[in-house]
Amino acid sequence: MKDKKSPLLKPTTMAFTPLRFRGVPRRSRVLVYIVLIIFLISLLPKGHFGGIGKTLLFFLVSPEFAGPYNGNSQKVDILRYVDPLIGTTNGGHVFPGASLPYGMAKAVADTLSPAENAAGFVSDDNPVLGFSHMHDSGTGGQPSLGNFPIFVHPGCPDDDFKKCLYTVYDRPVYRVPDSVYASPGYFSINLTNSVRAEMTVTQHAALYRFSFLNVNQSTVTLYNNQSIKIGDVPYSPLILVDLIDLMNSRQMGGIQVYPETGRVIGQGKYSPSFGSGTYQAFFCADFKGAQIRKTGTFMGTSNVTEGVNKLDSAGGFYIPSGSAGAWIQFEPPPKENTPIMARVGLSFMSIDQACNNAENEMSDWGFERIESDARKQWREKLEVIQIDGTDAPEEYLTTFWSGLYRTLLSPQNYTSENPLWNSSEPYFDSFYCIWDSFRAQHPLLNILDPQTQTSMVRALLDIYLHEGHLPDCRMSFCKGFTQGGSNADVVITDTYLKLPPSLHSQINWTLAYSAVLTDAEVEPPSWGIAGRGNLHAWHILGYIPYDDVSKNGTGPQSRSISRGFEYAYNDYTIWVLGQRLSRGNDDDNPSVYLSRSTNWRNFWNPNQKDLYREEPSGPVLNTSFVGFPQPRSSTGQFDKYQSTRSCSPVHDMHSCYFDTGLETYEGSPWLYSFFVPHQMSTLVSLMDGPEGFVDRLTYFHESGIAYMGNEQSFLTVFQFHYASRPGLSSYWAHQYIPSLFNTSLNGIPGNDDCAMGAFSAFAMMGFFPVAGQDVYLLTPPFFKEIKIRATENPKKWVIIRVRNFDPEGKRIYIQSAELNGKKYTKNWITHEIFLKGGTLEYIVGEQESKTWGVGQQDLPPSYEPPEEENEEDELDEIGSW
Ligand SMILES: *[C@@H]1O[C@H](CO)[C@@H](O)[C@H](O)[C@H]1NC(C)=O
Ligand SMILES: *[C@@H]1O[C@H](CO)[C@@H](O)[C@H](O)[C@H]1NC(C)=O
Ligand SMILES: *[C@@H]1O[C@H](CO)[C@@H](O)[C@H](O)[C@H]1NC(C)=O
Ligand SMILES: *[C@@H]1O[C@H](CO)[C@@H](O)[C@H](O)[C@H]1NC(C)=O
Ligand SMILES: *[C@@H]1O[C@H](CO)[C@@H](O)[C@H](O)[C@H]1NC(C)=O
Ligand SMILES: *[C@@H]1O[C@H](CO)[C@@H](O)[C@H](O)[C@H]1NC(C)=O
Ligand SMILES: *[C@@H]1O[C@H](CO)[C@@H](O)[C@H](O)[C@H]1NC(C)=O
Ligand SMILES: *[C@@H]1O[C@H](CO)[C@@H](O)[C@H](O)[C@H]1NC(C)=O
Ligand SMILES: *[C@@H]1O[C@H](CO)[C@@H](O)[C@H](O)[C@H]1NC(C)=O
Ligand SMILES: CC(=O)N[C@H]1CO[C@H](CO)[C@@H](O)[C@@H]1O
Repeated sequence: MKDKKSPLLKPTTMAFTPLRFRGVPRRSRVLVYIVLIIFLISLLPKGHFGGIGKTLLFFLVSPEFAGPYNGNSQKVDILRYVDPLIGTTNGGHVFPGASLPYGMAKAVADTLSPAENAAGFVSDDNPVLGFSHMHDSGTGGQPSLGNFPIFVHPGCPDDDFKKCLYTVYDRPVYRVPDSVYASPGYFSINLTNSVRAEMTVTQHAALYRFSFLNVNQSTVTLYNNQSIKIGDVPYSPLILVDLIDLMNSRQMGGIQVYPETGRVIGQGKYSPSFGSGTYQAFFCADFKGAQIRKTGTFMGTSNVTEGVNKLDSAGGFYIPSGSAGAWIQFEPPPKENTPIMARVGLSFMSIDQACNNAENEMSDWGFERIESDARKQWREKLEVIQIDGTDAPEEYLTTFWSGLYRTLLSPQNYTSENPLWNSSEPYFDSFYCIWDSFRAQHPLLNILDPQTQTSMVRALLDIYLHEGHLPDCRMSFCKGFTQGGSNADVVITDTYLKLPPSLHSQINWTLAYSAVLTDAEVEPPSWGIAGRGNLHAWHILGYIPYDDVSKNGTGPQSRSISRGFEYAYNDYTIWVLGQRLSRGNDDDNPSVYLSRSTNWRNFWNPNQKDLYREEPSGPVLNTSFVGFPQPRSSTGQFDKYQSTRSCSPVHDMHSCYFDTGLETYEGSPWLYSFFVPHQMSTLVSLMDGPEGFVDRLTYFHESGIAYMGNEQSFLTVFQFHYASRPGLSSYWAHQYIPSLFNTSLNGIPGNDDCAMGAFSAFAMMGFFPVAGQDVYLLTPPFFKEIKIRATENPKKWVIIRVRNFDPEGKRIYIQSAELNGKKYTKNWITHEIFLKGGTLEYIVGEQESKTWGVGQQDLPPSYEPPEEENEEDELDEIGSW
């Protein structure tokens, strides 16, 4: 076994290179300039609170709080603790603009930030190319959506419309430093061409307010760094709408401007950011605030025409890809400082529907009303949780609430906007990759917003019904690239186990079971975009050979280990669902899924050492850890070595993507060696018992092999629970929060995926879900007291309280617990408390407890197969098959 090694990082020297983009190596790091982050925080005292600050903060965060300070009715806006700009640099790809919860319309200023602007805006100093109305938050891959950007010039040089700059290659203009402000439902920015843009949204439309500042004094700085005195540009605003999208994927399209009314309508066909196929989008823009002076169209840089008000192939025009669109030049607004408003209706169905969406949702053009409605919707979603922030650092509140907020940006509610089939079911999209979201985001929705989670599951099932397989990744009505297993299976079982009865009955579980069985049994022709591959081998051999030839469909022949580990867990959740549905009748519930759930063992090479080099050409070193997952041939041999550390921050970080040929995906064999959420007791034994397991898991985190910027690492923070060391889970949660999850512009360690915030939210509330099981692993919360509305009876609350909360953050170890007044020694709880309400109270201490949560009977459940399945000779038997 040869090992090409890069140096091992010393413990605690964590090299967290953000993983920005699946499949493409990082090109360059963007410069970061610091925008005013939290305007609220500047209004509150810093650090720990005392005296008035403390009381004030308590009032602020604890409306109708029923804790010890009951009776206090002062309410404050929790939205003050939401900073949408967190995660807008260094690979976070967070969308910071105006959106409703799960909103289709997502308006923001798009910046020309190569490889960083997946969600449109980046907190760097690149110029702004326009304002567009739909985005996805937190994705890797290519930039998503960003169709139909509008751009505003205060006037054109020499008052000649031909001298204005039209295309995305020419027109971008720098922002005024420190001018960005973002809060739920609102985004604003000042540009150096004197334009100030503010935006807000409804579900399917965006409303912009453009003001023109100091038009008689400023200079215009254009992207090519020409400086033109604003005096040379007579005030006569020109607004253009471009058919381009953020990744410049448009294949066709058309646009028309009506000179009398100023309405601009158009459509185009585009590609999804991380998937196959195309989608069509439509818009309908209206303007208000100034008289129309001239209208026209443009195609590319040089061809700008007045009076040609329509571009489409039907009109005989060939519209090249790239920038092309329509423009309106306005007279100066009648009164000084009158803004020009733009209202943009959106649809995936038709132009008519786009216009109707705008007219229905924004007939009054009432910017303040719409913004206030948006804030109300956000408050309603978030107020199911209340935090007593007394004594906690204020940054913790911002980290917590901002994380929760980001979790609700996607999947997006496209109900009544689905052109693919007619159905009375809800339709949600932007399930960009369930591989990311099944671990924490969907479990969080099962507590925070089970109603919407129900709609999302129904949407998944409707997709299955019409397309034949559940998606793993999906965006913009297209199938996305499947990164690992069929993890919608986990989402479905997790939801089954957790919904309150009234919502439970809204899902057709017979259909759900047939959907997950299809994942397990039917290999689609193209399994890179749905379902699973190599199913024949999975069923017969019990693993995926790296050289498998028995496959039915086609897909990238790679990731055999990581797909295998995920298929095993997926099969376990299928077994759980089947067992629940069959109501005790074993015939309906083939235990084959339980047996396949142990297949991960067949990738386990018990002799594999952990080899590495400290210098590229230095000697091969090894740790004492032996036994790792390895690629296996169809004849059962472990004859294709993959470094245990490949695809981790310490070795070849960016070598494991969808189609890069290695046998794990976006993570190392080290990482995948822990992904056995259903058989942890078996894993602990394999790793030489609890001590050996704890040594390994500790090394994983200390060595820097763990990469918290990707969702697979989440559960590993808490798996110490399975080896009777729940205190170490708390220790590591505190290592990562706030050092990697904080309130900075780069305050998340990787692509957000609308999932990073779910990790910090769960970790800070003190219970982490083992997705797909009725299990939450307990750690002390980061706050004194947390209240969560029970999902079955919203009048009841779940209260989690630390009796001797430590403002210094030193007492992070549970010493004893009481559940509803009774002594509780298990280190995990079930979902029941979140359904019905209840109280969980802790005494915490500065040292790990030797008694709480450590007994065999206190550990979370693990499936232990019957003896014979554990035998080594079974492996040999399979090996020689
Ligand atoms: C942006 O414009 C607004 C409105 O004129 C102004 O109040 C604000 O100070 C400007 N911000 C910056 C950083 O110039
Ligand atoms: C700009 O200056 C011109 C000439 O001085 C004046 O007529 C006009 O009112 C000014 N416009 C604004 C918006 O201040
Ligand atoms: C324009 O100026 C900015 C600094 O103000 C600089 O970073 C950028 O490279 C310049 N762009 C061009 C095209 O010269
Ligand atoms: C410019 O656009 C007009 C219509 O707007 C079209 O007729 C003409 O062919 C275009 N010219 C070039 C060089 O693309
Ligand atoms: C949906 O139904 C409408 C009205 O019957 C029909 O025009 C349309 O083609 C249908 N769409 C699809 C995708 O079947
Ligand atoms: C989704 O959108 C539809 C149509 O706009 C709406 O009726 C429905 O209530 C929304 N669903 C959720 C869960 O918000
Ligand atoms: C549930 O789904 C099954 C399987 O597709 C179907 O046969 C049945 O009619 C559905 N039940 C309802 C109530 O829609
Ligand atoms: C593979 O294809 C064969 C022939 O079409 C079919 O019978 C079998 O069920 C398929 N197997 C899987 C796992 O999809
Ligand atoms: C905040 O998190 C980021 C990304 O994880 C990290 O790089 C940075 O050092 C953290 N900042 C602080 C102040 O801890
Ligand atoms: C094969 C190999 O290099 N084994 C070494 C692993 O590391 C220990 C010390 O930790 C050595 O004693 C072994 O020789």
